[in-house]
Amino acid sequence: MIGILGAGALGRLWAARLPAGQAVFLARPGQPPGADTRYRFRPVTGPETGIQVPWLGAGDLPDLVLVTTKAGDTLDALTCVIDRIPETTPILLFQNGLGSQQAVAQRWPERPILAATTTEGANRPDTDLLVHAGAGETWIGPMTKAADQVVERAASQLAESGLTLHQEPDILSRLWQKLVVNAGINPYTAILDCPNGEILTTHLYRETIDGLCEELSAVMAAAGQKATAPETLRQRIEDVARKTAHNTSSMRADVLRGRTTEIDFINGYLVRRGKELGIATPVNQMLTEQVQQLSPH
Ligand code: NAD
Ligand code: KPL
Repeated sequence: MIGILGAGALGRLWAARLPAGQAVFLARPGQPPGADTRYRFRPVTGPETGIQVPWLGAGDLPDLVLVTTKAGDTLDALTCVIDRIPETTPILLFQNGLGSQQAVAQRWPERPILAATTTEGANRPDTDLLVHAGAGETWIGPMTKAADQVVERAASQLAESGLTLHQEPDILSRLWQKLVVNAGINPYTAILDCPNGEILTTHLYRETIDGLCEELSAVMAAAGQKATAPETLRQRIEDVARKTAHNTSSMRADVLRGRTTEIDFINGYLVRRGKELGIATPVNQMLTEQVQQLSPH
């Protein structure tokens, strides 16, 4: 049985794709054990289907837990349900950005904590409709020593979904690569209220992107990541912005819906790491503050 904490877009995608009867949602504490969660699932291709997911029952013991809350909710959400998760059960974190994964690994260093990064795209245009907007790939790897032994098993359990899975021994490095792209696209799209591709021709982007990439390159190197030239980082950011030119980024979508964004775990994380490592990050600071003013905090 695979427990899913966070019955939002990504959690519902995994629940819909895992073999019927395997997924259960973990309720928030105090949430009365109500009826099963039902929704319509619109796959990338093929007809819509109806999905029904039960809640974890009293006495049920999940043998894998996927955490699909937003980064800012993750530590509190897990703290509330940790007593229901056996100590040997792998806990796989799906959050964007960095900081929340390390916080969980530091809180429970003896548990098998894993992290994932995924390019699957899922959204909920209506509360009872889950759209798998784009097929992608998912990489999973260990965040604690205890997770080294369980990555293979967790990957094969998830591969039963038919989604593309890879094991990644150095998951932190892959999370940094994703962070670079999110730090260079998401805040601009939120501040400028435009799709990803449009940022490239704006004054704000053109005036600040080189400074941002210098900060990214310096913080990454000081944090022990492979040294990468600022120009290379800029190319990576612009490649993704062009390939996803018409997309609304997750950060812009959060602002448009009046939700808290993940800025504190993207550019905000870079500001915090910069402070610890003695590296000035004025562009990340400016972008973080501007996005914080756009959404509830
Ligand atoms: P979402 O807001 O749709 O889902 C999060 C869910 O967590 C919500 O249903 C919310 O009610 C629930 N939640 C919040 N606090 C909780 C608590 N204490 N206990 C139980 N549930 C709680 O967000 P999402 O789009 O599914 O994204 C989840 C994470 O995955 C984010 O970090 C996001 O960046 C990342 N991600 C999402 C996608 C995607 O396509 N949606 C792709 C890649 C990465
Ligand atoms: O991951 C993304 C996001 O929106 O969070 C990008 C790569 C920017 C695609 O929209």
